[in-house]
Amino acid sequence: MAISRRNFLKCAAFTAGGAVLADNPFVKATAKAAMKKDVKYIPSYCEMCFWRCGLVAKVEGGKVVKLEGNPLHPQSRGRLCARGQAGIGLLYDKDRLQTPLIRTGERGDGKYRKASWDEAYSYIAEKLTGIKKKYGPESVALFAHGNGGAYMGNFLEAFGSPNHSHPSYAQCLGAREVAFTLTYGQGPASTAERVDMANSRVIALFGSHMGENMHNSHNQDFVDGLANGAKLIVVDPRYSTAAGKASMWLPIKPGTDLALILAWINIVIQEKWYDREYLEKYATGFDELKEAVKGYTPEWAAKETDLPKQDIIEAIRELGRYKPNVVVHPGRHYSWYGDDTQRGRGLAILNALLGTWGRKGGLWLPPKVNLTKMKETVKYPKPKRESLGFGDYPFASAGITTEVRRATIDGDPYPIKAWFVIGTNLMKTMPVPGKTLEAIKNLDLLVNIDLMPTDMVMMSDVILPSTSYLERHDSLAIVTQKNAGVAIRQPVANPWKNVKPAWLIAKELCNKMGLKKYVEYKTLDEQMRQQAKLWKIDYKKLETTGYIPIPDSYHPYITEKNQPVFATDSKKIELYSEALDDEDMDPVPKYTRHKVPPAGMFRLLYGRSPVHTFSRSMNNKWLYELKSENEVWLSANVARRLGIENGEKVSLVNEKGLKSNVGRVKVTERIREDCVYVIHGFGSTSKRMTLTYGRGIDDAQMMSHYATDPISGTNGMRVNFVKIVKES
Ligand code: MGD
Ligand code: SF4
Repeated sequence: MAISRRNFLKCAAFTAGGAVLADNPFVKATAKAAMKKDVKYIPSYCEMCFWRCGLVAKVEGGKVVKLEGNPLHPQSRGRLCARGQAGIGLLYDKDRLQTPLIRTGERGDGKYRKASWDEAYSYIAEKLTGIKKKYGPESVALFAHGNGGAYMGNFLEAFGSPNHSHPSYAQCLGAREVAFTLTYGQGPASTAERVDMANSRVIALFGSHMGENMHNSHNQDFVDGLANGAKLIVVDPRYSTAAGKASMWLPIKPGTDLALILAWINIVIQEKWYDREYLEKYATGFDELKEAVKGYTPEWAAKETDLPKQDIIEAIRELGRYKPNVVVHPGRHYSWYGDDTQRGRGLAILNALLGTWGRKGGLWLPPKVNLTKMKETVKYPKPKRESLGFGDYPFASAGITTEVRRATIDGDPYPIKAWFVIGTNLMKTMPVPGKTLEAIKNLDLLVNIDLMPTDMVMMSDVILPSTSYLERHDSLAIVTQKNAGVAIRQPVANPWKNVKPAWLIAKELCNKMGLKKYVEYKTLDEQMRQQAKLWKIDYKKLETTGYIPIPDSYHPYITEKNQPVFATDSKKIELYSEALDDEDMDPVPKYTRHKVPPAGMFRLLYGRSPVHTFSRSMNNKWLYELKSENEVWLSANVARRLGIENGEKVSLVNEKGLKSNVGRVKVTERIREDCVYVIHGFGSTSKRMTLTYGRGIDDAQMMSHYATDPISGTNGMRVNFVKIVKES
């Protein structure tokens, strides 16, 4: 629903944020234009990344001309990051997919014919029917990232397969969720990580490159914390942007973080920096922990981590001095070395010792959200065979992409013959892309639902073009910062060309396959209205403000009346994990040494740019202007020894002899000598991505192996070594 500026202000004034909106520079700057007849302001929320900030779109004559942060929405607070503002670049990208396509040539050679939606559905339905008959419905798998995944998940369940998988688990934060759930009974994030940085006295970051890794309100909290005088300790082999703000930078030897964490735990216990009263009340396993970590001395850790012993001691004392109003950030992208759940357990235990869970400046408690669940009238068929996505990993809590890929190659314990892929560029997302190609060869059907002709999309048999987040409804979102609220995604532009939203694709596919009874709604908008009614949310108001807070949800800190709940077996924080012990796994983390690069090679590290999201934003012309290529960060000392100049052309060659694209080198004092660093997501191999094709170095291509975490099944991807080859 569109509203005039006058109405938008009126609606906003109903809420506490109304005054903020009136002061909003976006509204001021456009006040004159807003008086024009054909200017509308429509709130929605962003999906240029998965932080989901509230936005307000200015639409002039039917065209989106500006995206700004919704001041009422706690994830944006009136601001969008560069990517959020550049959403218009995605909406009007001339390379966008326009209509369904069916492959006419070999997979990967880019030859397709245009098809109607009905033709495309019929093609898929025929193939699926054949696969179901020959191999069973479980032989179809889904790889999903983002909102559309839920609808396609419903389609998969209606079809009878349990094989969902998500890169956000195995290649991202899965191990963290498992580690914190083992310790506290839940993860450290709801929508967003519940890190109270704005109120922290000391913040410690393990590799979290805040400011380069851009999550809007999280970065606002970080900056507010620093402005409020928080001390910052950054543990990173690279002098990141955050390290530039730190009172202490610990340039740790890559792969040894757990050594530092265990030594810190030992120091906290030996020097009695822990919060005794808090532990007595809320934790179990202190004595076992104390015994298990006593060998991890600062001297030992100094040798292992290549950090000065005194810095190790001083950093943890600083956290101890200001406890409990401190935080060791739990991190987000976790798939590093294959012992990632245990590293996460270490961080979780450290936070528990310092008493940060539920404390101001620590990790706030989740807001209370008492919203009635919609009654499920649909009963999906029970698959006859179990999901392949969990492998043999006892604590895997979501489908593992690489397990589904493995089963597609091996056919064990049963074959996978069709992949549906939505919102994920698997050629860049899963390590060892050669294995992805091998798996694709075994498929009878590969369908992609996407906006852009990415590397993965161009491997498909059928391409179904999706609406962007600016052109569609998506289910109502529950936003959980310290307060909870409900946010709406609604179209701010008409869908371009012949594209459809995932909810409609899933519904129409169900119809085509005789699975109509599994779809409950006519339109998603209708379902959202029902949901809002059930939650006693004024839908009209939601359409005009974009966000409505849930009353009485704010309970961030422990008080006598507001006690934390730990959903572990013991109902306490488990410093020693019985659950791990029961599976013959280390109940307290143990350090094991990782392989180091051979002479002449460097560990390949990767990270984020604040103006890009994984590989999804590189072809956006506005963001491309800001960063069109990545560089290889190389230590100045090494560069001198190798005779490499700053800006020189180089390529990377990995241990298997695989060679990367040619890129430029950034010679810098800001990185250790044993590693190199690139920003992830570059090096598209799709010629239809006209801006970004062939530009930059693809870190995934250099990943010829990964280390598997035995607890969560997630992929450790920082275990590949490369050498640098001059190309000038
Ligand atoms: P994106 O790169 O954002 O995420 O990896 P992916 O899940 O692949 O790719 C998203 C795809 O979604 C693109 O093809 C884009 O065009 C499409 N898309 C965008 N919006 C929409 C939409 O509204 N609808 C549909 N249907 N499609 C859309 C992320 C994953 O990668 C994650 S979460 C992490 S943390 C890991 N990071 C990482 C890394 O740093 N290095 C390496 N080598 N691998 C990594 N893998 C992981
Ligand atoms: Fe959009 Fe940026 Fe917010 Fe991500 S952090 S949702 S890209 S505005």
